Amino acid sequence: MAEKIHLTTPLYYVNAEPHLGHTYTTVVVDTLARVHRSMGRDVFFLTGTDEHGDKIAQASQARGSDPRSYADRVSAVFRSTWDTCGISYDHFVRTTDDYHVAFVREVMQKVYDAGDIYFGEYGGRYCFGCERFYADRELVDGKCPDHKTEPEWIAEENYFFRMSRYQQALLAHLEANPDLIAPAGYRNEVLGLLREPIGDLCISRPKSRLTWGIELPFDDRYVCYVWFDALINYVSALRHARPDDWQEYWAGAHHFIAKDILKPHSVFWPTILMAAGLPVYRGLHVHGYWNMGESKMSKSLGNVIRPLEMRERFGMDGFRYFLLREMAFGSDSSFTEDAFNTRFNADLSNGVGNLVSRVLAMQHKYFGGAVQPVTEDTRRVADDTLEAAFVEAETRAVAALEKAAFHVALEEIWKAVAACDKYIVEMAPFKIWKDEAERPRVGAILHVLCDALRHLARLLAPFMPETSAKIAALLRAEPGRLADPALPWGASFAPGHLVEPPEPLFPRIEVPR
Ligand code: ME8
Repeated sequence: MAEKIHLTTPLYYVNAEPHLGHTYTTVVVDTLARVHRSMGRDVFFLTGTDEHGDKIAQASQARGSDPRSYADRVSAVFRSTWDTCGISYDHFVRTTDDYHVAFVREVMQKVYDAGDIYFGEYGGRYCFGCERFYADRELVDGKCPDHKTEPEWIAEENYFFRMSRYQQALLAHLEANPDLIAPAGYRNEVLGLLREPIGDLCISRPKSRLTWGIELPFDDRYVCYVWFDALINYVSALRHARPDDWQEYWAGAHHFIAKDILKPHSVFWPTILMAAGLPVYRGLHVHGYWNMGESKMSKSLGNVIRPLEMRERFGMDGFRYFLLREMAFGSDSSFTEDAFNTRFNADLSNGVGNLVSRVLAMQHKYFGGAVQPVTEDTRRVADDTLEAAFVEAETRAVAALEKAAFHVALEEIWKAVAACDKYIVEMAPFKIWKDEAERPRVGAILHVLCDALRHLARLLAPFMPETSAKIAALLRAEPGRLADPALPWGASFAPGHLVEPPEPLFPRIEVPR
C-alpha cells in the first residue's frame, strides 16, 4: 500500500489578498506534493483560509461589510488564485466550514472535560496583528517585532488552556525527535522558548468584545481564540476529507510555515494535540521572510508583489523558479526586480529555453525533425558522461529535497543543463555535419540530446510543471515514457520519431538601461 503523507500550508488570514509571501509557502508545498506523488506516495495537500477573530472582524468593518460576506469574498480570491496558479491542493479548508466548527467544539469539550481548561482573569499586552498576547521580553522597544505597533493592554475574565501541564512532555518529544522542527536554528529557538515557563494559553474572547468566532461548547458568553480554532484545521479537514484513513495520513503530517508563526505551531499546537489525545505532527518546516528592501513584505506594510500579476507578465513557471531558486529555505531573501530579471534571463531564457530551442532546431535542420538511431558504431564515451551528469544531478536533487533545500535541488538540475551545453560545444554537431561520413554520429548526438531533454522535463516536473509539459509536448514524448526514469538512454524515441520545431519557452525580459 502506498505510503500516506499529509502536507499543509498555513491557513491564510482573509484580511488581505494573496501576495508573494503566501505564494512562496504554497509553491513549496505544491512542489513537494508533486515530488511525493511522483514517487508513488499518497499525498493529501491541504491549504485554506483562517477567517475568525478580531483581525477579520476589524477588516470587514473597515470595508463596511459583515465578517461572513467579507470572508466569503476574500477566501474565494485565495482559492481562485491558487487554481489559476495551477496549485495541486487536494482540499481547501475554511475555518467557517461546518465540519471544522463542529470538530473545534468537540476538541474543546474533550479538553475541558479532561480538566485542562479553566476559568480565570488575565491582563496582558495584546497585538491585534498577531492575535496574541506578548510577554514584555518579546517586545522590541515596547512594540510588536512584526507589526511595529504597540500592543494594547487588555484585562478580562477568560478561559485558559493548561498548556504549562504539557511543557515537559513537549520538551521530551522534541529531544526524542531531533528532526521534528527544521532547519535546526528554529528547533533551537523553540528549545529556548521551552527553557522558560510557557504558561497557560488564553483560549477565549468574551462576546462583549468579539462575536466573530466559534462559540465555546461549555459557555455561550464566549467565542474561541482564533489560534486554538485555526490550528485544529490540520486535523478537522483531514478527518472530513479522508474519514476512513485520516490517522494514516496524520502519521505523515508535515506543516510548512514562515518563522512569524513558529510559536503557535511549535508550542500551542503540539500541546493542544497532546491534550486532545492525538499524536504530534511528524515535521514542522520553517522558512524565513521575503523582504522588500529592509522590511518584511506584508499586507500591513502594503509593499507586496501579487502572484497573478507575476504569472501574467512572466508565466507561472518563471515566478515559481525564482521563488524556489532565490530563497534558501530557512533564511530571509529579498525580492528585487533586478534579481528577478537576472535569474530569468540567465537561467531560463539563456539556460533551459535556449537549450531546448537549439536541440529542436538542429533536429529539424539536419533530419527534418526525425530522431535518428544510436548504434554501437555511433555511440561515444561522451554520451555516457552526459548520462552520468543527469544521474548525479537527480541523486543530489533528491537529497537536497529531503532537507527542503529547493534552491540546491535546482542548482543541481542546472548543472545537468550546463553539461548539455558543454556536450554540444564539444561534440560540435554543426561542424562535423560537413563531413558526410560523420552524419550518423550527428544523428546519435541529437538523439542523446533529445533524451537529455526528456530527462530534464522529468526532473523539472515538480518545480515547473508547465515547462515540463511543454518540453514533453515539443518532444512529442508519450507521457508514460517521459516519466520512466529507467528507460535506457538512446531508447527513448524510436528512430523516425518526429519532434516539433522549436518554440521560445522563456522570451527574454528586455531590461531598460
Ligand atoms: O499567520 N515572507 O496567516 P497569514 C515569507 N492565519 N512568507 C510569508 C510572508 C513573507 N513576507 N508573508 C506571509 C497566519 N507569508 C495565520 C496562520 S495556520 C493554522 C494560521 C506566508 O495570512 C508564510 O507562510 O498572516 C507565513 O507563515 C504565512 O504566510 C502567514 O499568513
